[in-house]
Amino acid sequence: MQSSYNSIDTIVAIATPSGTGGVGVVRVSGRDLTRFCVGILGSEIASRKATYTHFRAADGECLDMGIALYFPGPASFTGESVLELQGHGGIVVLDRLVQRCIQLGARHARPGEFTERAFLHGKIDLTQAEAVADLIESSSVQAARSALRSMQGDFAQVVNTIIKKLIDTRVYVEAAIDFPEEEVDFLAEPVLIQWLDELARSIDQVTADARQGVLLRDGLSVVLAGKPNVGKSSLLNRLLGEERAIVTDEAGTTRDVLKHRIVFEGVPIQFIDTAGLRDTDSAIEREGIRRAWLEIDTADHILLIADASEASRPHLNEAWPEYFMQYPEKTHRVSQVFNKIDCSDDAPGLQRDGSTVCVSAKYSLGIQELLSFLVAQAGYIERGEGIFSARRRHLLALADARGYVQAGRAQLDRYGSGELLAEDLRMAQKKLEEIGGAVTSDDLLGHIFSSFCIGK
Ligand SMILES: Nc1nc2c(ncn2[C@@H]2O[C@H](COP(=O)(O)OP(=O)(O)O)[C@@H](O)[C@H]2O)c(=O)[nH]1
Ligand SMILES: [Mg+2]
Repeated sequence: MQSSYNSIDTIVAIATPSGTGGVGVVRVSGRDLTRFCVGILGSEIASRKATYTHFRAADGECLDMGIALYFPGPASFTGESVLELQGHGGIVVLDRLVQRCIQLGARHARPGEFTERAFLHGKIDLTQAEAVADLIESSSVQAARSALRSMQGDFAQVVNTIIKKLIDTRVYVEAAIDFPEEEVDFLAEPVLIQWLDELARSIDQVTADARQGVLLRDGLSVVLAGKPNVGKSSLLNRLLGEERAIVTDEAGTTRDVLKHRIVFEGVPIQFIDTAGLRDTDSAIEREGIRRAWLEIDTADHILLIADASEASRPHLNEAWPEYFMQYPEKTHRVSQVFNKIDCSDDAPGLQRDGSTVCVSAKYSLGIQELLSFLVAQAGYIERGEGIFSARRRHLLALADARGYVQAGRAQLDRYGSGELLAEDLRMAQKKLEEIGGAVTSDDLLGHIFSSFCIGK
């Protein structure tokens, strides 16, 4: 059990959103809640049955009337005893109930503390705990579905299956090392290489699925960049489906960075409109351009917009290739968009080179194609089934595990070394176990749960 965790504390929080509502729920979790039942409800109540009752102050004053639910531990969400008071959803009413619980010895719950306790009591693993927050925060039906799948343990199960395979392989390798006097060289058996390849393949598969989940959760950021007047702001408005940015035929209109989000096929996309890149004497515009470069530096994808109707259609602007050469890893994030094709003879949509998209912001041509292109570029494959919500930390752990399996296989291949392979497999297992939280640091747990809302 974690050192930061004190199972004797009873915690309380309002579980419903702050503000007023038809119903408000106060949730209490702790080892023994008899005192709370007697103190507030007047007596103990039947387990897991809705009881309509008074909620009372110390002097017997009625604070509210509502439904009380009692879940004796460990058969509860947190694994402790849980008392839920469902009263009227008023700020003062609910606060008074919380104060009453504090009077009886509870303390305010930290964000995510109920879920953290569920994790610490082994009710759920870390992927499921994270999925609880992801479900609450999901911004599309697809994201909600995938979070629900992770919450039900689908992701954990896939990872655990790989861990099991990994353990079997380790047992085999360790036995081969421990009994070198056996006649057969077990390390040279083809079945071992076969297992290692299967492990690598399974990790690749779950990584591909997890990457979809990360996209649904985190989405991507896309910068609209280019010279003044090529139609960046017009395109932003068209992509958003509403007039957010000021459009004029005057060069240098946009100075501030504008950020707006849409959800396309379940993937949240944040579009960032920027000042046109050019040399200018205006100090305000120069600041806008400086900020534009900052966005270009950090975005997931950059759309370099050019005017299709210009006589000498610039391919990548003169300064840009040089700029991106400094960051070779970034060039794959850049795509060319030709706007104003109503004034040229280009066909709308993705061009044959696979990285240029032609649009007309003014006449709404090629816009859907541009959006599809962006999510496809990010690696999103829309499919109804099989995606589970995941986070970047899962992808990192999977990549590390994959690296160790790969390295171990190379050691075996090159040097026939069982010892080095065994060590790599041990590390791979450790990385995979980090995903479910079997090995974690207090830092990581604190980081994960502090991003939850209070009362969850
Ligand atoms: N013909 C045509 N004009 C456009 C199109 N998109 C933008 N414009 C015009 O180009 C000018 C500059 O547009 P704006 O969006 O402010 O460009 P920005 O400086 O790159 O943000 C405005 O007069 C727009 O009406 C388009 O697709 N076709
Ligand atoms: Mg503009």
